[in-house]
Amino acid sequence: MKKIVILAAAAFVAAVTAFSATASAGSSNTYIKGDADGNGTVNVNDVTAVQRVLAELDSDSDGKITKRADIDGGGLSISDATAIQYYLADLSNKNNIGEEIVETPKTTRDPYELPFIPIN
Ligand SMILES: [Ca+2]
Repeated sequence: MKKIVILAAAAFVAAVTAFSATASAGSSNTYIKGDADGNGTVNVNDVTAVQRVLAELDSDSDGKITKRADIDGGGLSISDATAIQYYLADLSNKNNIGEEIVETPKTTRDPYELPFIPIN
């Protein structure tokens, strides 16, 4: 009987752990504009991260650095690194660097799919 209780407790802990991992993964659709490395703050390391990707010293295969640091929306370029540097020097922030961005999930609805209309 004691083994069953221990096994049930272990299963419960595993289920809670799996659920919390899923919940935290679901909240990953927010980021800070300019936070290239994704550590939660915008600093000179983010400029370096952009420069290293542009110099092909680091890979951005998952696109996260580009997503977080493409300040002007024209693709990752040295102007984005410069914009972050201007922000860090308190010279200019016309692109809202440092602002939290919440991504809305894209719907994958078939364009030919009819909308659901409830029948009363
Ligand atoms: Ca950062």
